[in-house]
Amino acid sequence: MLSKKIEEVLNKQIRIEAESSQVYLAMACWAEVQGFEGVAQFMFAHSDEERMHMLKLVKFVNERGGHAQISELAAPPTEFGSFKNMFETLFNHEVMVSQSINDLVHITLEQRDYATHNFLQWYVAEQIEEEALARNILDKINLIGDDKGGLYLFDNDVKQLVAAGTNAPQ
Ligand code: OFO
Repeated sequence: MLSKKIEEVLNKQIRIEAESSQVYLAMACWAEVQGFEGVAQFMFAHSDEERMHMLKLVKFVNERGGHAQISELAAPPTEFGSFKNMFETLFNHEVMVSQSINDLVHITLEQRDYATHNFLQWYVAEQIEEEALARNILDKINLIGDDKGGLYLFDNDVKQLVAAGTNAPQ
């Protein structure tokens, strides 16, 4: 059974995951209209992953005697300026999500809720992978700079990642 406090903080996380899904969907659209098919596919897949992260929390809250709240979401930006800027935004967003998960884990220990603590370990591992992936991509983008040919090859590389199923860890 979840305490009111844990239910409340898990519901906050549900909203963060839902907003993450929206942010990556907006990035997918921005990349797609510019003809960067690989990056768009990557972002569409990433958006789906975030929805899955949200659903996992929704189920957990409901199964543990709480009530998952589906709330309104902040609208993400529609313009990202450049790929470098977009992937920097993605990386910073994931760092923010990791911080939020860390805070959650801390609260479960304070509240001696070991079941939720155990459940959250999946998210802890997931965030390590997501941050590493975002950092890798950002490193590549920084090497390429604004070179058009480089960006074209980068887009193809990302397409391969999506095809190999390694774009967004489960
Ligand atoms: Fe990419 O963040 Fe969910 O957990």
